[in-house]
Amino acid sequence: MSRKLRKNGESELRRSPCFENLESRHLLSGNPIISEFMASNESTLRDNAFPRRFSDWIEIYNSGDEAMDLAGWHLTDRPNNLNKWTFPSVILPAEGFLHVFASGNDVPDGSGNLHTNFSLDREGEYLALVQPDGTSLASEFGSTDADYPEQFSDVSYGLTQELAPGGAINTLEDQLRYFQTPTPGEPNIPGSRDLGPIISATTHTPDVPDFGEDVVVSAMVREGAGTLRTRP
Ligand SMILES: [Ca+2]
Ligand SMILES: [Ca+2]
Repeated sequence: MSRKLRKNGESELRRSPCFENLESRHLLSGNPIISEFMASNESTLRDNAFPRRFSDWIEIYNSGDEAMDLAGWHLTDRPNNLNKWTFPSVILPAEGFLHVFASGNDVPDGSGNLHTNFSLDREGEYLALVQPDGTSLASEFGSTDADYPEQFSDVSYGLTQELAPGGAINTLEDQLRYFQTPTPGEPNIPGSRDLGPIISATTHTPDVPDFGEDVVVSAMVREGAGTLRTRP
């Protein structure tokens, strides 16, 4: 774990998880959450698993002030199967980040990255981090009634974070957003390339207009991180 100063004087946190023997670790409390995920990784973060080299990924952040062992915690893409994948022993430092590949491989790759036994659906599905009791939710994207929103290639989705004076990370747990500049292993600081409004399900009536006939165009517009300006 190291801390260094950016040019602007803010502290930059770079903390990597480390594997330790169960016998040597201390049992500490922490507060892990899913801070960011990418359900359509085309070229953002390369893993070392064959044949998939660009797998979906999930970022875990320890928002507590003590290191913790994730052994026994779960990740799942099914609200009716909260114990779908279970973490091995891995120490996550206070304010530390860990990315897990959601490749479906279920075995660590040659670089030591963890891989879940499920992948993520870019059309939207469910994602949760579950406590070792197998029932208590630590983080949830989507619900039993609604999926997380549609995802886009090399755009991540997650919680907004900001750096407080002194470098502490402040997580705004009610501010979900897309990130055009994903940050696996780093705080989710919104950038200048945040995603604008998302326009989908575009249709028009009539399907085959006659020459000179008026056409009504309809579309679904959802909030990204920007606003939509329209002109009549
Ligand atoms: Ca899935
Ligand atoms: Ca991040």
